[in-house]
Amino acid sequence: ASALTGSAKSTWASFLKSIASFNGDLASMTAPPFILSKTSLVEYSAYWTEHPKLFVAPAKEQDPEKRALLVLKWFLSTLKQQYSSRSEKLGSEKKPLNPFLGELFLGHWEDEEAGRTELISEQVSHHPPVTAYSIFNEKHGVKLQGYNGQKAGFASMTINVKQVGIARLRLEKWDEEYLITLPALHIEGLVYGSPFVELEKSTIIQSSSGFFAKIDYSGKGWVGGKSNSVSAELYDNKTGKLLYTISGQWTKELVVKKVKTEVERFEHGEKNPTTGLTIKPIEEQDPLESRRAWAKVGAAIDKGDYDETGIEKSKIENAQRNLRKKEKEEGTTWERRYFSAVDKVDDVDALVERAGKFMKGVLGITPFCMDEPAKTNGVWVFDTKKYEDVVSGRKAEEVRRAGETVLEATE
Ligand code: 0T9
Repeated sequence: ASALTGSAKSTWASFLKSIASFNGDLASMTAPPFILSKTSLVEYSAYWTEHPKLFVAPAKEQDPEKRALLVLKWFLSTLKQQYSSRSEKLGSEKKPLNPFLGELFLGHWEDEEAGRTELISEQVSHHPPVTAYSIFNEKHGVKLQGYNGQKAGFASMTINVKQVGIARLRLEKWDEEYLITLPALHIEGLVYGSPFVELEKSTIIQSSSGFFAKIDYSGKGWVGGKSNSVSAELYDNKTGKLLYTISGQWTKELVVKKVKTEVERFEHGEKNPTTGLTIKPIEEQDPLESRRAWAKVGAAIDKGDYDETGIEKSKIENAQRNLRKKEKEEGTTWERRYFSAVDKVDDVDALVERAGKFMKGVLGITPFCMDEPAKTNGVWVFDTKKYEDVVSGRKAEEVRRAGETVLEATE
């Protein structure tokens, strides 16, 4: 049964018709008002750390095997926020705002136990859309960085999305690095007007310390399974021995087993509340910060004023087009504030190779292509020099000018 009535029903029907001839660019899709979210995609990076305690937990563990397990646990705990929090909070998946080049989302989490965890998220490419992020907790020496874009297709009333890009977790104290690949997903429930995300296929986590995790996703109806199912296995690279499994629903409860005996159960519900992200009040934000930049669009969406939403959105889009045109004429490019594109990262290549060998040699499966720089305009790395220049104020003039450029163009 459709969740929609009246005019929404016919608007949705024509929207579905339009996506049937969809060209793969999710951002360019014009969706009906009730499905629009006032949250920009640049904000989604925050989903990695809504449980700061779990994020820093591996750093405190002495045993490398248990550390690898804690990393896997943390990763699985992020899935619910990443992929089902909109549906839970807003009733369905919503179409996020399409971030402009250079858009920022900055904030931090304050947690009694974990201390302060910093979030820096930046839109490093607009065509195709790519977001890069750096999330770090200095106290515990835990650093996550990554970048991601999406490739989408439409088939039998489902939007299929493949994520391109990777995430890298670093535990400084142990000089350990974890390479994390991102799940594929699809959007179900389109016919009923209440879209939601389901995960599919698999992801891996390869650690420099010699542990490998394979995580398989499936949904309802998949061999009679439950929705949001996940089944993860943690292996030792050297011996090929299976050490732990974690399985259950990534929206609900997961069971950790050491080989076959249950050792732990954990839940994502009320027992495990999230830590809210602290961000500056809009007035104090930089003009490139997401909530400030999109404030007028957000207000229009709140009012349910579709025309005004369109007008305000166009202002930003036109301003961005003009900026790109000007850059082209002047032979310049937009200076990303915190990230830089590189050709390759040796540490990452080493982990990719290691994971590939393990998958082929021990698991007998063909390693999938994990890194496709062409699809994300390069491999994006957190540029600590840029960051320090911003924090110390050495870049104050450039930062001020970038903000002004955007403000002027958007007027
Ligand atoms: C990175 C995440 C990503 C972004 C979103 C596909 C999607 C945009 C990308 C992959 C985050 O770490 C994790 C979670 C959800 C993903 C989004 C779900 C979604 O529907 C959107 C796309 C762009 C749409 O909005 C399609 C419109 C649909 C809601 C209604 C037709």
